[in-house]
Amino acid sequence: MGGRKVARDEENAYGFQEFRSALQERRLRLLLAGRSGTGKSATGNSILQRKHFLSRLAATAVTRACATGSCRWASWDVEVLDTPDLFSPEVAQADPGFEERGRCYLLSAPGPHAVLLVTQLGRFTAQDLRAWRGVKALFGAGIAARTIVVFTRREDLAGGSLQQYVRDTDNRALRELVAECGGRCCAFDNRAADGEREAQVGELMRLVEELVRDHGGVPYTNDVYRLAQTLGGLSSEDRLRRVVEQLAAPAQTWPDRWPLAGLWRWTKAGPGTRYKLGLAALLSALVLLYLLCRRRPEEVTV
Ligand SMILES: Nc1nc2c(ncn2[C@@H]2O[C@H](COP(=O)(O)OP(=O)(O)OP(=O)(O)O)[C@@H](O)[C@H]2O)c(=O)[nH]1
Ligand SMILES: [Mg+2]
Repeated sequence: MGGRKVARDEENAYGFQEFRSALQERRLRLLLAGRSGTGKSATGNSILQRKHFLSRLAATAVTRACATGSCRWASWDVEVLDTPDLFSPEVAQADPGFEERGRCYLLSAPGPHAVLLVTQLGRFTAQDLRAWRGVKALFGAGIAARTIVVFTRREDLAGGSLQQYVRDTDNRALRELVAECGGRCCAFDNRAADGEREAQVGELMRLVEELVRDHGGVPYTNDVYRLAQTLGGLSSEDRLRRVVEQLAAPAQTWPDRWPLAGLWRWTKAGPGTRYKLGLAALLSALVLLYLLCRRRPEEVTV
C-alpha cells in the first residue's frame, strides 16, 4: 500500500485551507459502515466529540436504526451517519422490505463524501469481509474509491505504526481491502482521553479532505442517490417508498433476464406451490413411463 494515504501529521495545512475556501458546499457527509460490534457508534461519538450514539458491548446488535449527528470541524459542517447492520447477508431477513436501507440512502443524500469502514484492529474476520461486500452491493463497487478503513482499538498497537501493521499482517483479505481502498486507513482508540481523541479525529479528517479534494468536492453518487435528489417535493413517506422501490427493483428483475428464470421462480415459490408443482412433475413422469412401456410389445411384434 506504500503508506501514501495513511493519515500524516505533517500534511500541509495551508493547502487544505485554500481547498476549503474554494468549495461552495461546506458540508461533509461521513457514513459509518461495517459489521456489528466493531465500534461504529463509538467512532461516530469520537468524531462528534460527545456521546451522541448509543455505544456499548452487547451480544446482539446495539444500533437498530440509522441516525445522524453533526459537528463543526475546521470550517466544515460535518454530518455523521451511524448505521445498524445493513451490510451482512442477514440484512435480507432483518430488512426484508429495504426500508432501513432506503432510510440510509435518504439520510446520506445527495451522497456521502466518505464511507468509514470500521473494523477492529487484529480482528478482521470473514464477517468483516462479508460486510465489506455488502457495502459494495448496496452502494456499488465504486464506493471503494470513497472508503477509508478505520481500525478501532488503536491502543492495541501499543504505540506501533499502523502502516507497518497493515503491511506486515498475514491476513491477506485485510491487505487486499486496504489496497482496494487506495491505502486509506487510520486508527482510533475510542476510549482515549479527549486530547488524544481530537488528534485522531484530525488524522481522519485530513484523509477525508484529501479524498474530497481528489474528487473535486463532489460527493459519491449513483442511480439511487440521483433518484433521491429528484424527490424534494414529496412527503417523507413517498420519498422513502420511491427509494425502496428502486432498491428492491434489481433483486426482483434480474432473474427474469436469466435463462433459468423459471427455476429461480421455483426456488422462490412457497412450500405449497412447490409441493403441487413437484406432484404434477412426478405424475407426468409416471404417465410418460407408462406410455413408453406400453409401446414396447408392439415394437417387438412388428
Ligand atoms: N477498547 C476499546 N473499545 C472500543 C473501541 N471502540 C469501541 N469500543 C467498544 O466496543 C464496543 C462496541 O462498540 P459500538 O460502538 O457499540 O459498536 P457498533 O459497531 O456501533 O455496534 P452495533 O451498533 O451493534 O453494530 C463498546 O463496548 C465500545 O466501548 C476502542 O477503540 N477501544
Ligand atoms: Mg452501533
